[in-house]
Amino acid sequence: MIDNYPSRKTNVFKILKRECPVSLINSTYRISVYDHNKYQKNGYLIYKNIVPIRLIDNAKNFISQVKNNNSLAYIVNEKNDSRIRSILDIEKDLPTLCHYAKKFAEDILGPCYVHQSRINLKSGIDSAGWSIHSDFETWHTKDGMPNMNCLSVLIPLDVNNENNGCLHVLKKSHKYYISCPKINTTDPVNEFAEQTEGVPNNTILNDLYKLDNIEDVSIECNPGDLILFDCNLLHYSNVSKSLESRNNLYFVFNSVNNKLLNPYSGDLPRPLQMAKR
Ligand code: 6CS
Ligand code: FE
Repeated sequence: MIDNYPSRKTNVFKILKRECPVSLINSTYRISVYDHNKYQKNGYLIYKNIVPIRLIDNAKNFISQVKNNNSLAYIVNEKNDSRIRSILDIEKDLPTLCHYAKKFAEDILGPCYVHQSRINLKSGIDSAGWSIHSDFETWHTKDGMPNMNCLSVLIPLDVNNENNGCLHVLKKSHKYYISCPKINTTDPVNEFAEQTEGVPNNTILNDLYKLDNIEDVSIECNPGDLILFDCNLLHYSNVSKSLESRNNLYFVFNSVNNKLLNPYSGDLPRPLQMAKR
């Protein structure tokens, strides 16, 4: 199997160039030409105040139900306590919201399907963050996603600010790929709770910054906003310093022409709740 984006195979970091297009759409349909170009250039796009509030309320009610009855969903807990870090495979529980989100993804990918869906929770003070990473690097090595024709639709359910650990993206980083060292594969659920592999170090990030005018952008946002971001855009979030919750919902859409193969790491495929196949 040809691997255009090898990672977790050696013991070094290396920067490769992205080979595949950012958008699969030539003509613009619902998205404006301006926004389409902006997405391709920066690797993400923010729509302000667009998601109907009743769809957000549905998602919040769903979280309350799961908190009352853990068996209703596939849950990953925080590493250091029993708080929920992620609720996975939620598109079946929130079909209207998923249908709504898919239209935005189709503007970039054309025909696509849900690869992964989840709510990432930060419940209050000291809820853990996420180390810097490209989602594609994981989905390629662990799930066998061949190319970068995949994106996330992020739907914030709470106000996101610096204090409660909002998302940060490295604008324009989607044009490069950081091949990462192999550390040693761990259990997929543990890895979801605390990333060990696929996390670029500061030296390689400095090299990346020197290559292009990459910028760390803090995505402070509100319920009603919707953010599209490329699967290969580097991103992270900090530990929460707030009492308030910061719950964010993600639908990940993959092009129908980019269906999963065997994991490039050579490991067994992850659970279907993490990667549909
Ligand atoms: O392993 C995964 O699929 C997930 N992990 C990270 C760090 N980001 C995206 C994805 O949900
Ligand atoms: Fe991620």
